[in-house]
Amino acid sequence: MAKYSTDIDKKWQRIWDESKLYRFDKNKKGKKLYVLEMFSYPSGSKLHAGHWFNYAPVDSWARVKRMQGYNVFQPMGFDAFGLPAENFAIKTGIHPKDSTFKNIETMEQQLKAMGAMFNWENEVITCKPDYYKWTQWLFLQLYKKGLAYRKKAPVNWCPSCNTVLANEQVLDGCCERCGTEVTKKNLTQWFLKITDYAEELLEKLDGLDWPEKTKAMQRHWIGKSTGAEVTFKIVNSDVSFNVFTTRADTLFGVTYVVLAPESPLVDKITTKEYKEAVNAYKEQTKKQSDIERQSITREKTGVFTGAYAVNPVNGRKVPVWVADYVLSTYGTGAVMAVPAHDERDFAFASKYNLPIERVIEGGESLPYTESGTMVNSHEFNGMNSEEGRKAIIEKLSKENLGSKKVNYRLRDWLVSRQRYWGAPIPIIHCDKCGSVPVPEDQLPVKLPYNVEFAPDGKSPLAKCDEFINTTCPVCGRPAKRDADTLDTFVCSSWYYLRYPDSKNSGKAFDTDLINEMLPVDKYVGGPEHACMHLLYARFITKALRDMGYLNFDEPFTSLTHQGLILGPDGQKMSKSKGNTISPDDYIKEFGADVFRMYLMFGFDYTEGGAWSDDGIKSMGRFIDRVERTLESCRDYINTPVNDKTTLDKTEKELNYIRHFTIKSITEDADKMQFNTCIARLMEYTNGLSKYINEKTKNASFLNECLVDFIKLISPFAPHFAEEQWELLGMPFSIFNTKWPEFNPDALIKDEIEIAIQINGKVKGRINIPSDFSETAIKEAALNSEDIKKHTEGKNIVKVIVIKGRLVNIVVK
Ligand code: ANZ
Ligand code: ZN
Repeated sequence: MAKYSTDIDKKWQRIWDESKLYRFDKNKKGKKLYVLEMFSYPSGSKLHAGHWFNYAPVDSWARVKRMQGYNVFQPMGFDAFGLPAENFAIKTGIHPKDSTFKNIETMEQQLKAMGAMFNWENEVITCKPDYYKWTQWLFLQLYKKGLAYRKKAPVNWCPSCNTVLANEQVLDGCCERCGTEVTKKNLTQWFLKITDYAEELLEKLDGLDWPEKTKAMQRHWIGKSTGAEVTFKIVNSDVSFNVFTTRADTLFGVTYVVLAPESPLVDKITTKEYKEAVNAYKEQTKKQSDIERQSITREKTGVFTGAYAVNPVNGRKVPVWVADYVLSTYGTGAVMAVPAHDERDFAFASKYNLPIERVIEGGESLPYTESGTMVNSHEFNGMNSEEGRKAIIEKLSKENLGSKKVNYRLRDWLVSRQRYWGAPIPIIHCDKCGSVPVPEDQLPVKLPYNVEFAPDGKSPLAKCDEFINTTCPVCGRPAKRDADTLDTFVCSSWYYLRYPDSKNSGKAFDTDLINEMLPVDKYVGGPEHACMHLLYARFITKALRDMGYLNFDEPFTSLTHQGLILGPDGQKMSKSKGNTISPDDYIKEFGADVFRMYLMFGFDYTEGGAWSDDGIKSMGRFIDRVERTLESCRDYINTPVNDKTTLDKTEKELNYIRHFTIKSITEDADKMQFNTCIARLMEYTNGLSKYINEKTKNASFLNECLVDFIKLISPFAPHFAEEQWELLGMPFSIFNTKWPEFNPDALIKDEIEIAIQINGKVKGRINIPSDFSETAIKEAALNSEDIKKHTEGKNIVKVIVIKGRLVNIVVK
C-alpha cells in the first residue's frame, strides 16, 4: 500500500481537477456560501508559510461547510498592480508586467499544491485589461455621480516611494509601505468622496459579525464628533469666521481665538504691523508634520495677528492668534480657545500670558476638562454642561450666530498615484473642455508597456508620448490623458464583486447574479487592512448600491483575522530579514496534508506565533499512525473473525469517543478553533487502535466508526482522506458525502469512574452508573472495599459529593 506522500496529493489534485469536483454551480439549489480569503500581491517572494496559514485552514473550514450541504464558492486571484511589484521591478530591472506574471505562475502552482477547493475558473488578476477595464468603469461611474473629483490640496507625499499617499496609508506619520517619514505637498489630485458615507459607514458597523477591535478602529478612523459651529466677527471689518467646538458650554470662557496658519483668512485679517511676524511663522510651520503639530507634549507656538474678534454670547473682544496646534484640515480650521478647560489652550495661554477664566465648576485645579456646572456665564449659570451646550446653541441659532454641527475625522480618499504600475485614470484633459471622461466604449485605457518607470516624482506615463497625447472626445482637438494611475486599493475595493462573474465581457458584473451571490459570508485576512481595504470596500459597495448596481449594503457579513506567522526569530516574515519560511520543501518531504495539519495544530488560528518546525515531524508520525490504524481496521472488517452483533462496554466506549469527536469538531471547526479539532482526531485514533486490539470485535460497527473517522479528518487532510476513502471501497468523492451528526444518546456515559478521597487524599476509585443520585454515590463510596479499610473504627464527620468527579470523606 502506498504510504501517504506528495504523490497522493498529486493524484487527488489531478482527479479533483478532471472531475471538476469543486466547480461552483450557480444553478444548484442549496445554501450558497461565499468564502473569501484576501488575495495576495504577486510581489518578489513566493508564498510563504504565512500565506498558507491564511488559506489552508479556511479551506478546511469551507470543506466542513460543503459537507454540511452548503454550495461553497471559494475564489482566488491576485492583487497584481501596485508598489510591491513595481519596486521589485525597479530593483531587478525586470519589467513589472513580466515579473508579475511570472510570480503569479509560481504562486498559482504553490496554491494548487495546497489542494484547496479554489474556484480557479473564476480567477481574477487585477493588472489584466479585462479586469482593470472595469476598475476604470467604476471610476467613471463615481465621477458621473460626483463621487470622484479633482482638487488642489496639501497631500501626503512619500519621498521614497515618490508618490502621494492616502491618509489611510500614513501610519504614525510614516509611509505604510516603506516606513519613510511622509511630507506635505500642494498638488492637484483625484479624490473619492468617501466622506459622503461617513455616517452610514459608522452606523452599519454595529450589525457586522467582525472582530470588535477592527470595528473600533474603523469607528475611531471615521471619528464622529458632535458639537457646534459658532460665528465670530472680526472687529471693524465685515469678515467673520466659524469655529468648531464640542464645548459650547464653555463659550463664556473664551479669551482668544486661533486660526490655522494655512487658513486663507490669516492674510485678510492680519494688520500691517504684524504681517512680517505672521509670514515668518507660516513659513516655519510648513516644516512641521501634522503628527508633531497635534502632539500634546510639544511646546506650543503662535503669533498674534493684530486683529480682534467678537464673542457672540457676550460681545467681548478677544485677540485672534495664529498657531500650528490648530489644523487646517479639521472642522473649520479655527478654534475658540478656552484655557481654563482645555489642555492645549491652557498651555498656550500660560506661555503667552493670555487670560485664563473659569466657567465650569467641578474640579479644583485648572485646566478642568470635564463636564460640570456653569459659572460666570450669565443666564446659563447653574446649568450642567450638557444642558448648557444645548441652551447656548439654541440661543446662537436664533441669532444666526451658530448651529449644531457634526464633524468627522474621515477625509476623502486620495486615489491618484504618480506611479506606473496601476490602472490608468480614464480621464482626458482638454484645454477647452476641461476634464472629460473617456467614453465607456473606449475602455480599457491600456497601460503601455514601454515606459521609463523608475520613479522621479513625476508620473511615468506623462513621459510616454504615445500614451499621453490623444484627442478630446468632446471637441476632437489635441488633448492629454491623465498621467496618474489609480491606487491599488481601488482595484481591490471591488474584486469580490467580480469573482462570481469574472468572465463577463459586457459588464463589470451582472447585478442579479451578484445580488444572489453576495454579501460574502465569510471573509478572512490580516487585520492590517482595518482602515484601508475594509473601509474602502464598504464605501464602494454603498456607492454602487446607490447607483442601482447592487441591492445590499455591506460586502462582508462575517470577518475573521488570522494570526500572523512570524519568522523563527519572532519577527514579521520578510525577504529582507531573510526569515521567511517556504512551505515547498516541507510539502515535498511530508506532503501538503501534514503541513496543513501542522499549521492548524501548532498555532492558534487567530493568534499565530513564531515559526518552529519542532512539531512537524510528529505530525508526520501521527499521519503514519492513522494510516496503520486504519489499515488494521480495514483488515479486520474484510476478514472478521469473531464478530459480535451487540455494542458492549468496549464498543460503547469507542462509540462515545466517536460521537464526542463529531460534536467537538463540528463546533470547534465552525469557530475556527482548528487546534482542538486535531487534538480530538488524535484521541479518536487512540480509541480506534485500542479497540482493534480487543479480542472480540464488531465488524459492522467498526466500519461505521471508520467511515466517520475518515469524514472527520477529511477537511484537514483532504488528499489523505480521499485516498483512505477509496481504500475503504467507498465511491468518489468523500467531499460529496454528508458531514456526520452526533448522537446525543451516545454521549451519555452509562458508567463513570470517580475518585474517593479521605481527608483530601485519593484512597480509591469506583465505577458507578452515571445517573446515580447523590445518596447512591455516597453509599457506593462508603461501601467500597478500599474505603472500608480506611474508615473502619473511625468517626465519619462528613461526606462531600462533587457530582461526576469525586467523593471526599472527612474522618477523625
Ligand atoms: C472649545 C473647547 C473648549 C474645546 C474646551 C475643547 C474643550 P474633537 O473631539 O476631536 O472633535 N478643535 C476644533 N477644530 C480644531 C482644529 N482644526 N485643530 C485643532 N483643534 C480643533 O475635538 C473638538 C475640539 O477640538 C473642539 O472643541 C476645539 O476645541 C478643538 F474646554 O472648542 B474645543
Ligand atoms: Zn475638448
